[in-house]
This record gives sequence, C-alpha cells and structure tokens, in this order.
Amino acid sequence: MLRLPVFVSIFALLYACQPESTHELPLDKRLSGGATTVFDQSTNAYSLPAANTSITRRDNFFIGNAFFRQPWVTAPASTGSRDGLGPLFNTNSCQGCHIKDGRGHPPINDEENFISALVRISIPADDSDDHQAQLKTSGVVADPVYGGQIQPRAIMGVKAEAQPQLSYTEIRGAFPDGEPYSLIKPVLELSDSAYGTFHPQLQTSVRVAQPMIGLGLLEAIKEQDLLDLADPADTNGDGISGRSNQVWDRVKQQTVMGRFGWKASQPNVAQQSMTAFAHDIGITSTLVNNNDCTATQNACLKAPHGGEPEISDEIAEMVIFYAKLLAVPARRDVDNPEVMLGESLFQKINCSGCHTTTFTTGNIPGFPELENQSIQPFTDLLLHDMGEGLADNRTDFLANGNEWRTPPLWGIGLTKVVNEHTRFLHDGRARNLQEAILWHGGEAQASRDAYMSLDVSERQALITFLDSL
Ligand code: HEC
Ligand code: HEC
Ligand SMILES: [Ca+2]
Ligand SMILES: [Ca+2]
Ligand SMILES: [Ca+2]
Repeated sequence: MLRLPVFVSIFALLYACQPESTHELPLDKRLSGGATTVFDQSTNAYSLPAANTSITRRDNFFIGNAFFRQPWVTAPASTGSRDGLGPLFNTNSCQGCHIKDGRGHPPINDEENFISALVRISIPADDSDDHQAQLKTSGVVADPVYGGQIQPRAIMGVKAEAQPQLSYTEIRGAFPDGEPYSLIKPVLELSDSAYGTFHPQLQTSVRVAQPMIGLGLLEAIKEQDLLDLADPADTNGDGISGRSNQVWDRVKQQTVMGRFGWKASQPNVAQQSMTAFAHDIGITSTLVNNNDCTATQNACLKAPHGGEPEISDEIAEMVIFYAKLLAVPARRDVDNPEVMLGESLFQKINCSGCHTTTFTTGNIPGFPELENQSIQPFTDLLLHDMGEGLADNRTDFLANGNEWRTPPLWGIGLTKVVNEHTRFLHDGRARNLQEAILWHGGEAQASRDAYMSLDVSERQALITFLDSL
C-alpha cells in the first residue's frame, strides 16, 4: 500500500524537475552539434567524425571516407570494387564536388571547369500516366533525351551531353545610408549539346554541392518538431509560411517528408547519397539501380558496367555511415561583444524565423552518437518562397519554382578556411555573406529590408556573428 504513493511521487518529482533543469542548464553556444561537436578551425574542420564516435566505429568512418574520396574508374578494371564510372558522369568522386567535405562553387574564372556544381533539368508535366508516375517518384519529369541532369563528361566511346556555362548580369543598389552594393545574377547557357536540341520548354536549375557536416543530426531531428514550425497559411501573420516538401522514399515505397538537397527533395542521407552515386558518378547501387542513360542514348546503354550493382551494399553502407557522422565544428568567439550584438540582431530581424536556432534530436537507429543531442543548426528544413530573384522556376515534388529549403548555417563561418571561397546560395551566386542576405526576398523580404535599414556597424555585427558559426 505504501509503494504506490512513493512511486507516484518520485515520478511526479522527476516530471516536475526535468523541464526546469534542462532549461536552467546554460547552453554552451560553442557546441553547435551537441556532444558530436569537434574543435577544429583548420582546413580539416569539416572532415572529422562526430567527437563522441567510439574508436571501433571510427574504422568504418575511415573506410567510408576512402570511398567518398577515391576516384571511380571505367569498367572493367582490376580494381573491381571501384569500377563502373559513367558512362555519363559529372565527376569521378564525391569529394570532387564536396571539396574537403565542404561546399562546391560555380566556375570562378574562365579557366575553371564546371565541376563542383551541376545542372538539373526537366520538362513541364502533362496528364499522361508516364508523366504522373515520374512526378510521384522523382518529383520532376525528366527530359526524354537528356534525362534528369546534364552530365558534362563521359567515358571513352560515349559522348558527353553538353557543357554548362554561366555568365552574369550585375544588379546595383544602395543601402538607405547610401552605401552602394552590387549583386551578380547567373545566366546559364548549355553549349556543345551532343544528343540533339533541347526540349523547347526545358527547365534548368544550377546547384552547387552542399556542405556535408551534421547531416545525420539533421536526419535525427524529430519530424513533428519540424512540422510544428510549418505555418503554410501564415496564421501568426509574420509573413513567413514555410511548409515541408513531401517526397518519394525508395525503401518505404511511399511519400514522406523531404529534408535534403536545396529543395528538400530527398528524404534521408542514404537516398541522397545513392542518387548521387547513380546520377553524378554513374555508379549503381541496390537502392538506385539505374543511372541517367535515357532510352535514346544508345552508347550509354550499351557500355560495359562494373557489376550489378556497381557499389556493393557493404561499401554503400560505409559511405552512408561516413556521410551521417561528419561532425559540425564548434563556434568561435561566442563571448565577443560584436558577435553577441550580431546574435541579438539575428533574432530581432527574424532571421531565426526560418534559420531556427535549436533542436533536440530524437532517435536514429544505429547512431547512438546522434541521439538526444542539443543542436544549433539554424534551419527549419522547410521550404520557403524566396521571391522571383532566387527562383529557378522549376518544381521539385511540392517545391515550386520560388521555393527553397532553409539551409543550415552551422559551420558557415569556416567556408573560406576550408573551401577557399565565400560563394553562397543554391547556385553560388552570392560572393559573400552579405550578398546572400541581400538576395533574400519573398517570405524573407521583411528580414532583408530590416537588414538594409541597420546601421553599418550593426550590419557588420550580424556578419561577424555569421562568421562565428
Ligand atoms: C557533381 C557534383 C556532385 C557530386 C559528384 C556529388 N554531389 Fe552530393 N550534392 C551535390 C549537389 C549539387 C547537391 C545539392 C542537390 C540538390 O539540391 O538537388 C548535393 C547534395 C548532397 C547531399 C545532401 C546535403 C544536404 O545538406 O541536404 C548529400 C548527403 C550528398 N550530396 C552526398 C553525396 C555523396 C555521398 C556523393 C558521392 C556518391 C556525392 N554527394 C557526390 C553535388 C554533388
Ligand atoms: C523566409 C525564410 C528565411 C528568412 C527569414 C531568412 N532566410 Fe536565410 N535563407 C533562406 C533560404 C530558403 C535560403 C536558401 C536560398 C537559396 O539558396 O536560394 C537562405 C540562405 C541563407 C544564407 C546562405 C546559406 C548557404 O548555405 O548558402 C545565409 C548566409 C542566410 N540565409 C542568412 C540569413 C540571415 C542573416 C537572415 C536575416 C537577415 C535570413 N537568412 C533570413 C531562408 C530564410
Ligand atoms: Ca556505371
Ligand atoms: Ca543526363
Ligand atoms: Ca508565420
């Protein structure tokens, strides 16, 4: 008889204490990735395993790392475990685009090739069964000749599809205080098309490779926490709606929330990674067993392949393991007064309305490192209308031509150190962080205008804050 009340009161005590004690714990602002955070500010800052990964699991991480870096070769080859490149491909390794596990960039001068970025293509959908089926499982209708993306390279005996080139138009403006600014807007041209003229209504979207850090943590955020942030009808009237993309999950064979890619068109790291193998490098896997050869690309269809599938399940698992466990580097200078001013402005002008500061991760089977971590990714993983200026006018599952997924901002201040450039946004058009902000429109117009109206020292403080991430 005594037992029950004691039990109940202990339970009540635990229940009463828990929310309080978690709130009272001062959040260490340096720990962007919770206990996974690594303290490295060098050119290697994006390439380390989560800090709490056990020694034995690090072995798998380093095997995955090797296959992320190693170039794949044309089949058949003596190195059977990594042959099967192409026939059509963008580049021959993951690392070729995710340079030092960081972000890619558009060609920065005339000598540079179009490598660490790619061009997605599609055509408008009609009501046919074929088109509707494609929309359901790939979110777009592929070009019947050129497929879902342009591969500017190919193995011997197969013609590369076309060469993307960017030119820029300049847009000049001034802040209310008179300081001038300039932005550059890319214009894409596809030359040397080898398989005939393009569809007259071809839709294109230029995308740079995204940073690889903290992806497992993003996958571990509870879906409900993200859906709670969505406000599709903007009921709170702050001008920000935000909605989740709904995309095809190849394993579950059903539509689920999208999280990865610039338009959140992939449900998880595994599917995004295997799709990259198939379409960017030409390596088939059990999950994505077709590359981007279309029915009219005969040489592509007939070329030798490197096995069925070309990447074994074991190696695929290691690469996915690696991609999920790449750590987020710790913040720097969190106590610097200018950084703290910038942080408060980030909240005040509602950058945090989309770049959500904190989450606590949930369960993610097989990854104890990533569970129940208090993280600061600065994203809601939702789609937002960013206005005409950034639009690619190409739908991707539910994402319309104006919508983009809020990118995480953790680690962004180390871009220059790791990648030796400061090109931001989906196509790398912004030449620095301020330009990235000035491109914000649509739902982010109010935040952008508020940034414009800050005085010059406050603008600098906000940028200094971003540089501390
Ligand atoms: C040709 C360049 C290129 C290559 C090669 C490439 N990627 Fe990517 N990667 C991209 C681009 C571009 C995106 C954004 C995709 C989008 O928006 O549709 C991306 C996105 C990703 C993401 C999602 C990141 C996020 O924040 O949502 C993952 C994971 C990823 N790539 C893994 C890989 C793996 C694994 C490989 C090797 C098999 C690889 N990538 C090879 C260009 C590349
Ligand atoms: C309505 C939602 C929203 C608001 C508000 C918002 N952003 Fe963004 N932000 C986005 C989206 C979506 C993108 C990606 C756009 C693209 O790539 O075309 C982005 C991109 C960025 C980038 C570039 C990230 C990268 O990886 O290239 C930075 C930096 C950034 N935002 C900072 C800010 C700051 C600072 C503010 C406040 C002045 C702000 N954002 C307000 C949604 C928002
Ligand atoms: Ca192949
Ligand atoms: Ca293609
Ligand atoms: Ca709202």
